[in-house]
Amino acid sequence: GQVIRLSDYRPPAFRIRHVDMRFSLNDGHTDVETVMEMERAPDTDAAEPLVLDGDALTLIALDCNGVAIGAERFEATPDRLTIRDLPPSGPFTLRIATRLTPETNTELMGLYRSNGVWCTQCEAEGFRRITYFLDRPDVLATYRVRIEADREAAPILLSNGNPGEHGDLDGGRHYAVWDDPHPKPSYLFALVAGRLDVLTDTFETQSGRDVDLAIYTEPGLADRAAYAMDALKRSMVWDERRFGREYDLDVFNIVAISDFNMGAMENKGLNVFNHKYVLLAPDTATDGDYAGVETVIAHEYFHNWTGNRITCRDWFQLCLKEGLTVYRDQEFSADERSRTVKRIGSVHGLKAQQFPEDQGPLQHPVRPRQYREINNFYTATVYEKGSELVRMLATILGEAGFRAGMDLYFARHDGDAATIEDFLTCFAEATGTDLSQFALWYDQAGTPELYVTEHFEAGRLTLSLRQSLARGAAGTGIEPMHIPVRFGLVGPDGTDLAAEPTAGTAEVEGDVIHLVTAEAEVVFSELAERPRVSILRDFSAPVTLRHEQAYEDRLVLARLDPNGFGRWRALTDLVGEALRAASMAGAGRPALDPRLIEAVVACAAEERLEPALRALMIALPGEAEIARLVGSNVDPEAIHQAREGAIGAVATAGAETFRRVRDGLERSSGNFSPDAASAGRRALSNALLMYLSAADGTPALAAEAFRAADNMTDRMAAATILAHRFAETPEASEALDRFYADYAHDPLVLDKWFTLRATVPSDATLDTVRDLAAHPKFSMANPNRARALIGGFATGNPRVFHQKDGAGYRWTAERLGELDRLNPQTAARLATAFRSWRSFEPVRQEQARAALSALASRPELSRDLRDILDRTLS
Ligand code: DPP
Ligand code: ZN
Repeated sequence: GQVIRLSDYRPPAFRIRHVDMRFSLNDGHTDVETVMEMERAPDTDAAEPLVLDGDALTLIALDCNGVAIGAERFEATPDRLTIRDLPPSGPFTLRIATRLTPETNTELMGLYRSNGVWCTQCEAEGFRRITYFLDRPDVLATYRVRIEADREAAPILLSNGNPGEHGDLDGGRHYAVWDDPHPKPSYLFALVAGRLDVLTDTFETQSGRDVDLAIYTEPGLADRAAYAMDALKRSMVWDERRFGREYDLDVFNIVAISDFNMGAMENKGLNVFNHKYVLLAPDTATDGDYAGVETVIAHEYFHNWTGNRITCRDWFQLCLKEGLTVYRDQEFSADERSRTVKRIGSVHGLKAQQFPEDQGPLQHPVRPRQYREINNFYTATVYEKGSELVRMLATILGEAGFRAGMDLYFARHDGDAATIEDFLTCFAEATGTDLSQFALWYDQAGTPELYVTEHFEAGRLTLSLRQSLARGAAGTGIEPMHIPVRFGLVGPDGTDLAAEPTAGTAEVEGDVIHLVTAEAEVVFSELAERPRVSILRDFSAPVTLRHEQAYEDRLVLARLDPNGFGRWRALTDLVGEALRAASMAGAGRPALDPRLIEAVVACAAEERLEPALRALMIALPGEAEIARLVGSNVDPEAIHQAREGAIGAVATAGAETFRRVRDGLERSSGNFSPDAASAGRRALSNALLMYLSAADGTPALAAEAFRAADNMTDRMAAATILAHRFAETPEASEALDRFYADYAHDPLVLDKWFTLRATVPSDATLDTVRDLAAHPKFSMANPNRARALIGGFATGNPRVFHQKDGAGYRWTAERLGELDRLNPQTAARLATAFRSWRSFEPVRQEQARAALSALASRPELSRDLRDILDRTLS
């Protein structure tokens, strides 16, 4: 396929000022008429033809200024419309008619039908599947959209902007008009039509304007949108208070759709959501689901300013809106919930998703320089590492400086299609800071290593820091970057010493060391005694920390670092390293030493720690995380055994404590509340239940918890213990059958059941997933269901996916080949489960290579999947 390069960027030769669209929706086909008010861009060649993007389109009619364009003046293919001899200057009007069949659109890009509902997805390049257009984010137009449909089939007709006139038509049909006064790129276009229920509310903005809020769902489910509505209103308040950003239309509509490639989409005034991120009830959704809905609702709402009012010049700048908006949603969640717990969750996610990407064949910089398929760049690097870069900017500039830069960005670039350079320039100007070195973070791929050593002598502590970056698959630069290193010097009583540096080669500002060279030193003098160094607090930079620190010191920090994140990091790093060593040493070696076990057990009972944090501290790193720590020649079987051994050891040592703590936790009393504190208590209680079940060695406790559960969090936790730890016991089968019988009608809960069964770490699971792929409730066409089964297996079941005979790889690759024929975007996304294949031991590497090569040898693969496979195998 063709490579698109950032260096080839040219501004558009034509402008589209305004778009007037008419959609006539019918069963079996949709007619689209698009009228564009256009003109040539100044300084472009008057003879240059207009080249519009298309994708699988059929042209029905074409005219300019009301006159049909003769066949000799244009050329139409499914993916391009070229028109010659357009007016050399001045405005002109182009009218294009196309006919679509949304019913057969299984890619779920452009206009498609989901359970009978017409809906659209246009980011990144879906609008060109609706009409021929300059489908690029730097072409901004106002839109007026008229939708006609059968009143019975589609009583609800929605598009972007504010509602205009509506009324009845002949033959049982009706129409509605929508006006979007804010110029927007085509990727933010949306249309939804169908039979939908609605939950409504209102919001008064800080300047006193009333906004009508609505969340549309499939019939009978609107009451499940209540928490999403609450999260929306809290997001609107937060963006006003924190960033001074007010909403700008009369209405804000959200629609929950059951077939959706992404989590959600920030279309102007009409967000379209995967229903997974809208619909919640205590009986069907876990605490994790509640937190996910809050995050995604906030994320898409925040895009209204960071993404929509200020959009991206080109898709290479994707992190301009995504990294910044993830940062904003993380800050929102931190303010609404627990900052420490939120930060741990974000760092955990970064290490689990972004680090392997950054260290494997799919490596790319936060701002890529080239792509073959832009859909494959909605990645953890663009989103999560992109957010870390914004967070570092805030750390480097301080709260006031960061806010000043944001204010300037909003003031200067409102209405623009901007670049990373535009963004950074605002911060540089607002604070008088040179950010040219910081900008390297956007262009240099890879995870820098940060080496720290300490030397203490005669009251003098010297910290030596060194950074290094290895060149990886992306082949980008390896220059030293600006790494902000937050730190604390912890005294014997567990408080931070107020020590100022007295010498050194690195600048220190408050609790941040600015490492801007390859190596630097910081010296603290006249210390009464040797402090424990708590480094990289709050994960102040996305680096791999290599801190040469005494085991004793680390154990002490795990117990009394006053920084909650620092405690979590100290303890889980120790546990992770122990599990890494045990996995590499092979069977028979106990993974954790008694003091580490004691530290884990003690955390569970530490009353001054919030329960959610205790739950995180006592959780052992997952098998995929341990595999990442091992790094090469990975044996997933050895990892599984080592981790199981460690769970057994902690469970045995802690049983009494765990029982006492669990009994003492306030039990949910039938009055379910999804708030963070209640969720934290459930998280701790269920983490303890896992250990207690392991100590007991029977399914009895989990079976009892499953029966007693009055909410999905507790039910899911108990079912997971039964299915994963007591597979093939009658208790496990009974629970899985009960779960299915109770929820077979509820697609979102049924997804959990598919994943639960696909993730059982036992030899029988390969047969299970084969059966599940043929199950009447399985559908390859529904992305959530495909992800639940195939993704659940490939990313959530390391032991069986990486089975030594390669059967797990082959099964997955075959399913990806099937999925690719329906939905390339989802197939390509799931194929990234193979990205770390070269880190495994040779037999598995060979099996993975064979499975991937067999898939790659199919001639009919999509560009999406082909791109991922080529890069993964290269
Ligand atoms: N809908 C996706 C997101 O919000 C892509 N923009 O991140
Ligand atoms: Zn986004």
